Amino acid sequence: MATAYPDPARNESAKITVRVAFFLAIRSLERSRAQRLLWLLEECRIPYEIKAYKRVDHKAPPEMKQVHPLGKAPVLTIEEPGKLDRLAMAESGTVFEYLVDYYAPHLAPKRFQDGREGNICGETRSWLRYRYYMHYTEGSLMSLLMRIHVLGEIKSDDSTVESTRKHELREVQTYLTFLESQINSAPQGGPYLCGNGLTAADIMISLPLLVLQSTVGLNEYPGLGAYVERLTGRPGYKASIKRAETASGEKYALI
Ligand SMILES: N[C@@H](CCC(=O)N[C@@H](CS)C(=O)NCC(=O)O)C(=O)O
Repeated sequence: MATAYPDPARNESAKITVRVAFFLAIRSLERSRAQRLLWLLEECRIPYEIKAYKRVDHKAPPEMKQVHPLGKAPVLTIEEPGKLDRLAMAESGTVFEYLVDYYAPHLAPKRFQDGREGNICGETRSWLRYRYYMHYTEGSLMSLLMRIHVLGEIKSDDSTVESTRKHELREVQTYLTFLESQINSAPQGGPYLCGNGLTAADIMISLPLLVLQSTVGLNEYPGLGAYVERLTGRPGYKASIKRAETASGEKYALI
C-alpha cells in the first residue's frame, strides 16, 4: 500500500480533471509514452480528457512548451474547478507515482514487511522491485532503446557508429536475459513483475517490452513473451488502446 494520502472521497468531490497531452501524427501516438499513461488512468477509474498535439518535424510543437517548459509528452495537467492554478506534471515516473498515490494505491505493493514498518531494509521484495522498475524503465531500458534508435538513424561511414550500435544491441540481450530471470523469479511466484497482482510498474515497463517484442522479438525469452501477452490481455490495456484510437482517429499499431 502506498503512503496513506488524502481522503479519496475528498478528491472525488473536488472533480479533478486529468488531461493528457500527447503527439498526434501517423505512427506517433503509438510510439509515444502517452498510451501507457492512458492505461494507468483507466486503472485509476477517474474521468480524464485527452488533448492531442501534432508533432512538427518529429518534434514537440512550440505550444507544448506552454504546458511544460521542456515540451515533452506526455504531460499531465490537473485542474480543480474554480481555481486558476493548474498542476502540470511531466516525466512518466513522476506522473505515475503521483496518480498511484492519489487514485490507485492498489497498484503499488505493500511497502514494509509486517513488524518492520519504517525500518531501513524492512521493505518487502515486491515493493523494492516496484521502486526499481519505476526508475529502471525510463532510466536504463528506454534510454538504451533511444540510443539504438538514434544510432540507426545516423548515416555515417564511421565504424565507431556501427560498433557502438552493435554494442548496444548486445546490451539489449543482456537486459532481456536479466528481465527473463526477473519474471521467472517474481515474488509470490508472479505472474506479474512485482508479485501476484498488477502494479503500476508493470504498466510502466509494458511500453519498452512491446517495442522489443515487435523489433528484436521475444521468442528466446518465453517468460517475458507470456508476460507481455498477459499485460496486453488486461481490460485496462484494451480500454487504453480504444481511447487512444478514438483520440487519434488512427488504428493502433506499435511501430
Ligand atoms: N523520460 C520522459 C521522456 C519524454 C519524451 O522524450 N517524450 C517524447 C515522446 S514519447 C517526446 O516528447 N519527444 C518529442 C521531443 O523531444 O520534441 C518521460 O518518460 O516522460
